[in-house]
Amino acid sequence: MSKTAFITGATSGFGLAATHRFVAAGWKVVAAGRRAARLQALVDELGAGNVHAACFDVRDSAAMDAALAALPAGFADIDLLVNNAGLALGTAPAQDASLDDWRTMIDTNITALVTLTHRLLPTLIARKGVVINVSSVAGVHPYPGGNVYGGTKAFVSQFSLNLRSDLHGTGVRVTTIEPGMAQTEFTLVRTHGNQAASDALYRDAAPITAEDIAEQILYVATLPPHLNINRLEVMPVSQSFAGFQVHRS
Ligand code: NDP
Ligand code: 8X3
Repeated sequence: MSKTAFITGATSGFGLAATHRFVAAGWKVVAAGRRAARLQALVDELGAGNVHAACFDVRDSAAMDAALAALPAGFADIDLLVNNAGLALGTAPAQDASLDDWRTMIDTNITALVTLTHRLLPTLIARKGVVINVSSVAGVHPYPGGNVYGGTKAFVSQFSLNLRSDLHGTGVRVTTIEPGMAQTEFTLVRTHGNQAASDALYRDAAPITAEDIAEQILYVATLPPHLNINRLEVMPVSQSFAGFQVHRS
């Protein structure tokens, strides 16, 4: 019998690629996101028996609850939660950053992620399921302008490890995937729609692709049930680390 994945952020990037990859591997997918037309296109392309569209803003807990209550038979028994919806907004230093942007990142990357996890834990425990949380290298390695975005992803990584501790003995597995630079709509969103900046970042850098991460998510989700990858940090070969900065008077 096929398993069911609940994938947030399925309208673009990692989540979209993962939806395609999991359906190709024989899974059913609850595909979540705000852009209804993109979700409907996924259902049309991959089939209503394989994909259920869950259209809601993850920051709206009432809408989240309604979407969960509306899961049809065949999509309600969730074996895998992929908490992938998220965003960075801005690259300015903290002192110049927008507080509204900070709050949006916290609401989306942290509050919504823990809310959906809390809602689905009973089902995941009953089914000895898997939680895969999409964090980032930005949650591990500091960089200028990473401020709240990196902070939200550090939360995701630590929350995931703590979740593992609490779920000890339940058979539920928890993994954080921490990608580096990947070409998706991420930079377009981060720069508030600056396509030239997005193109410039990825040009000639051979970044990670959405399909690369989808493959990693499937790999983690289909490990033998006695194995748990705690953290999986993945970078393109073209990206590495720079040294500390020193200010001289
Ligand atoms: P994209 O911008 O391509 O995709 C982001 C997805 O998140 C979209 O499907 C979007 O759907 C969804 N989303 C954002 N806000 C909300 C919301 N309020 N409610 C519901 N859905 C929402 O970026 P990526 O695929 O790159 O990003 C996926 C995850 O990967 C994010 O958590 C990001 O932080 C992380 N990441 C990305 C990296 C990169 O370099 N690209 C590297 C490391 C981590 P919609 O707009 O339709 O609601
Ligand atoms: C996205 C990766 O390096 O742009 O999380 O912060 S990075």
